[in-house]
Amino acid sequence: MTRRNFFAKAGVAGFAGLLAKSASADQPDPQQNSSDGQRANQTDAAGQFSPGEPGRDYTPVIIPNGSTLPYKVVGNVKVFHLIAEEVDHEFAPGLRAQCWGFNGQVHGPTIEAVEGDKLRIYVTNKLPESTSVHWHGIVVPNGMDGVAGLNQKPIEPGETYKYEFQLRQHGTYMYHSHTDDMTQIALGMMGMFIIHPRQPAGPRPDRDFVLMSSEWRIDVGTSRPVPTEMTDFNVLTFNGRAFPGTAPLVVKTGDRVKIRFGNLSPMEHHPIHLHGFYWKIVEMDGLKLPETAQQPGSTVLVAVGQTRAVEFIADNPGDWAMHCHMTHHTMNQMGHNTPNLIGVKPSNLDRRVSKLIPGYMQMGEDGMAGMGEMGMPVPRNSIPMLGAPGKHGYIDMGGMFTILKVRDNLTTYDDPGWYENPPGTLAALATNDELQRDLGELPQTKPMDKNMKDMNM
Ligand SMILES: [Cu+2]
Repeated sequence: MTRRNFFAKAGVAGFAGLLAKSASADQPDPQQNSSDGQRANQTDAAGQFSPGEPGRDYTPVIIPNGSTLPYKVVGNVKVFHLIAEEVDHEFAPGLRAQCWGFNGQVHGPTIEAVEGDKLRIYVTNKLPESTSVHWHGIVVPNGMDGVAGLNQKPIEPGETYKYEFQLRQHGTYMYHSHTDDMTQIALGMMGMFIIHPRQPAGPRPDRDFVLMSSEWRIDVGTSRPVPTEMTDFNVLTFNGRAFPGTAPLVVKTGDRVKIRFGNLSPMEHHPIHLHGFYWKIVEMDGLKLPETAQQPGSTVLVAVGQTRAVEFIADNPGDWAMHCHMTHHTMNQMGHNTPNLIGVKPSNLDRRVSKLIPGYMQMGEDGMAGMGEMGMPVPRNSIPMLGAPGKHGYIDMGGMFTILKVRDNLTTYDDPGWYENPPGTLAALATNDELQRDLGELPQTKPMDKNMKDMNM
């Protein structure tokens, strides 16, 4: 059966036409390229694909801080079970909140399958209100699309619904609640949905990562995200974790790396930037781009509701930052809405407030960089403004920030620790000799402190 026939048989007219068209440009026809007998055997007499198997049909994705939803095969159908429920979730060491997720996780586990697979997904509702699940970007029969009221009845608390569809496409997709969306998405009810191609066009990635972005408003001292928030989010996450709670992405030098981004933040888009590399955007909203349209770059804007996948060869060893480039999206909970004291000397203020609050110390007059490492006591169940200790001092980043670790000669993909910079490749204090030689003089520095206005109170 040809790919075109497969789509025709599947009965999706317009969209499948688009898929078949783009697929035929850069992807081999499964029939014509089934040179190895194993692949040829994947369709039965009726022309149906057998359930795709990890290892044989795909290299499983890696979900830092997350997991893949297990399935079992019944007949030739892959059966999954999602359980919508309240989850006591840790965003980073020091901050937990009562969220809503699936199967004990925030976000829900990643669903992973293969183009052509037939799926049956049970959804059990253990929440106090009704819910439903939408398969975001995936072409399904109308009654399986999950918008409560429009496509189906809501799944009431205690009920289990059954969704059934065959995957007619491949790429990076998502799933999320589509009942009381504002509340349920703000509380975390979403996950990624990865569909591997039945017949990959090129080499499989060696390391295939999945990162889902979201944002939350959790007031300091509370433990329930605020679902009515529209603009002022203070916890920003990859896979439900804020740095330093994010696990690094570990790869070997020379690995072919794919990173799939999805964004189901309630309100904001995230320009995700990787240091040290240029990538190519190979997929938009799950659709594979022909090579001539694969935009190169090092920042990819992932708008709310979008997925993007990028690929590159990890040919530059080191510890490389990867983060949203909106500066407030790399801050932690207590970094927002602080008074502006830059250039102000609050000398008398501290003394006066100390009478009321023992140990009080105003912060921020020299900028914010020192604030994470000061070890100031923070309120119970909160994460301070900034990051974590690094190899060369304190990393004053938080939120939607993680680290790509590229190493020669790895034997496992466990965290290899910090990168050892080869001699002569580390920025360091300039010597006076060097400054004289290259600048002809020593730079005069006027301490900024002299310019500060005293704050007389
Ligand atoms: Cu962002």
